[in-house]
Amino acid sequence: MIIEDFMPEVGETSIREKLVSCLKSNPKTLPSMFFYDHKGSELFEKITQLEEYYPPKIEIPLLRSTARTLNGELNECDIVELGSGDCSKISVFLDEVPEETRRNVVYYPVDVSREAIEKSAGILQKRYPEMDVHGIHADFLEHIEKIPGKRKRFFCFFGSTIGNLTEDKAMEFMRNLNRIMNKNDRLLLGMDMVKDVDVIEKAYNDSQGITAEFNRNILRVTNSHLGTDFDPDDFEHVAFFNKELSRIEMHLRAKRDLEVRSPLLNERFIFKKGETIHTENSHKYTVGHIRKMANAAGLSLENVYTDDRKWFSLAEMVK
Ligand code: AVJ
Repeated sequence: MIIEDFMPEVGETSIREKLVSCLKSNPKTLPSMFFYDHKGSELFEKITQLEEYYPPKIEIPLLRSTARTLNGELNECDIVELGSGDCSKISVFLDEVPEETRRNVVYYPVDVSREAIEKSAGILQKRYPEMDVHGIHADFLEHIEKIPGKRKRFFCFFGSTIGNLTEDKAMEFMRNLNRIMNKNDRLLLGMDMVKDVDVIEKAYNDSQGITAEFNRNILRVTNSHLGTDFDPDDFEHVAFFNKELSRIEMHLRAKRDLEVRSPLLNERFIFKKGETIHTENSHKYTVGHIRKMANAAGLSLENVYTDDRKWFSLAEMVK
């Protein structure tokens, strides 16, 4: 097992600048990547186990069936997983791949969290001792060219994480990926699909309030970076489906007029009662969207694997 590090140390100063400028923009925003401190990751883990939060419940069996279909493509290839996280999704996939095939596969998990890479690469190497594991600590949105590649590659990007990107950013990512892909390289892209609005909205407004807690936790993360005195209880969780942009939007809405202060930075942020901070987008796709994205990126859409209700898809694209 090898771990390679391409991640420049992100300084606290640049994190602060980013957060302050987001809180000074109009409307106010906070970048969704700041959800995931230790507590936020635990809350997200809880979300994935909620009855109402359907995406993993559909994606996981879909990964199993799709792996069986795609077995033949995996001989002598490098599997590159973007945003590998805890590697639980690729394990579901790899369990369906014959051991003889895994023997000549190299698995490259790519993630921005060094901790996640170290931990999950270790677990995976134990689970599949016959397979080479080569971890890459990098931000593939910034440094996609760092991804190694000599042989045929099979790119995986699961969990509908692409849905967090705005349409422009998602397209930029796809075009960059196309640029580094060689002929015959493949991409398997997990995407949450447009469905009954009620079902989608319930998934982001669960009855136990875990998603609300997850959303408000971004204020604690912000406090830890900026020394601000946000009280999460001053904000309510808002999540709704924006039909025009085909996405769930999450916001935090001030329950009263507020002045949030940072003595550390000598900054203050004023909120009117009802004012919101936009914290996340989660896009939902149709096969039409998927085809358009593939075309615009210069990739050809080979297959769309989906469940009976067409709630989640794995789109297979080739260069
Ligand atoms: C991890 C980005 C796929 O958008 O559904 C879950 C994050 N936010 N509940 C999603 C999330 C609120 C999730 N992704």
